[in-house]
Amino acid sequence: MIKKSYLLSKGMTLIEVTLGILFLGIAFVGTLYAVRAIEEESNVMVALIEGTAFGNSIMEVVRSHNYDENASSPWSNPLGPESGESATTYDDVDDYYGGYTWTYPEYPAFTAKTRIFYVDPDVSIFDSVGTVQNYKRIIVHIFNDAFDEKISISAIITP
Ligand SMILES: [Ca+2]
Ligand SMILES: [Ca+2]
Repeated sequence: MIKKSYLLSKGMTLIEVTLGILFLGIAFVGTLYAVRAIEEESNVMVALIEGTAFGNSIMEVVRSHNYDENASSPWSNPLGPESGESATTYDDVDDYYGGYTWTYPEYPAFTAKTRIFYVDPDVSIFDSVGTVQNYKRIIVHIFNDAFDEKISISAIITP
């Protein structure tokens, strides 16, 4: 009983209440910034996951085509779609050579470009050697406003 009456009589001054509200306000703003940063990071993670799925589906489409226009060596040079071919009639992987742009209605926020070139594993599996080889590298670059840089997936195929 003594303790309760002491608390009731003590009370809080106007300055204490004001300072309390001020500190709560500062803490609230800090929390808002933290929540916003987490939300932005989460959006980037979702975009990366969706972008990777988008890129993988493109990679599957490209890889479902023949290694080359020619059924056997010597392989095509230069690479690219053959005369008279369009996106609906592409029949070998390098028809998607040189920046073919992909859009899917299921992924409206994403675009992608593909590059296909010959590589020589004895020289480099990353760079084009510019000569006909038994290895082609497929690169899918995926773009979305959520990430600063494009993300890329790649594969190396053989005949
Ligand atoms: Ca072709
Ligand atoms: Ca071709």
